[in-house]
Amino acid sequence: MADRFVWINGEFVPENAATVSVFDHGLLYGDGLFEGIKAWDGKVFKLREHIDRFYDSAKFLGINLTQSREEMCEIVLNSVAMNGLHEGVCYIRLVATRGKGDLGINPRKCREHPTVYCIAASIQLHPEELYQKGLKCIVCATRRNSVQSLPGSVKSLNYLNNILGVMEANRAGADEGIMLNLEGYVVEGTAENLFFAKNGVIHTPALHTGALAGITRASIMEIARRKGYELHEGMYTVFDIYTADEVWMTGTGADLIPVVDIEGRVIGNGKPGPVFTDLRSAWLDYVNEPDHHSIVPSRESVLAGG
Ligand code: PXG
Repeated sequence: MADRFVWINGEFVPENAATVSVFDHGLLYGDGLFEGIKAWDGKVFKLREHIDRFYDSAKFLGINLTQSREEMCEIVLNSVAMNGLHEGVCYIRLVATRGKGDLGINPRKCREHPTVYCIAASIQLHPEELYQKGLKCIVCATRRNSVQSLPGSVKSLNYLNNILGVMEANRAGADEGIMLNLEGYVVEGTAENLFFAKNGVIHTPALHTGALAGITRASIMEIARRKGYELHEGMYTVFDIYTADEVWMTGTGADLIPVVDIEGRVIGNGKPGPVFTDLRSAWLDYVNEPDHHSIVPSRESVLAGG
């Protein structure tokens, strides 16, 4: 396969030449932020929303990006184009760190510009059969970050709680973990938002529980409202999800995926339910609506322009 090209600090270079310093504070302290963005067949889903969230995380962390939002959109589109990923599913990882500093956490030590890079590649978070069968989940002992220290909507380079949650799920032989906040309210999966349906009404944990303001979450909420479902954002305990008729997760990596078992409690009849199935079919149309994606240019036009 041809070399992958990575955009880093202003230029496209072959993957092996895309390097960051061992003094980069993103690596030393997790001092940075990221976005996970998806493209289908050369169409990047909700690019502007992802870029806006990226800038919100940067603003929260006080990392001053020198690129404009429009330039950042172009970097993402060109990264897909430069790697010829115009067909199939492509996953894009945009990363910014505080930049290179010295061996002290103080951000003032980072005198140069932030490190910014963009990778376009393919990933699959869950094997295909799980989309039909549904996920078996545990409830993690590790809690989601407290909103009092790191609000859930900051997509920072600190994913250790979530990683510990994934490790718990792995050890338990489960497919995924559900994370609670310090008060014991349900927040989300380890890299997905969570929804449930009970008696035809849809619920999802409110953002103040500590959940990430997921772009897939917002899309599913829009679809549910369009379809006339009653929808609530609230504070829910494990009781609510154990006894739900249907549970599912949403995320850029995972897409929409049903949950059929939580801590040994079978959800509904143990199969993907009617509300999920209805939303999923509408979702497939939704992603193709012209307002919801940006078109990847040809590789030739990027090379000619650059
Ligand atoms: N919660 C958390 C904690 C996340 O990290 C979501 C919810 C879903 O948000 P979006 O905007 O994607 O609907 C995420 C998303 C990965 C990976 O590399 C992580 C995410 C997305 C894609 C891949 O594991 N996080």
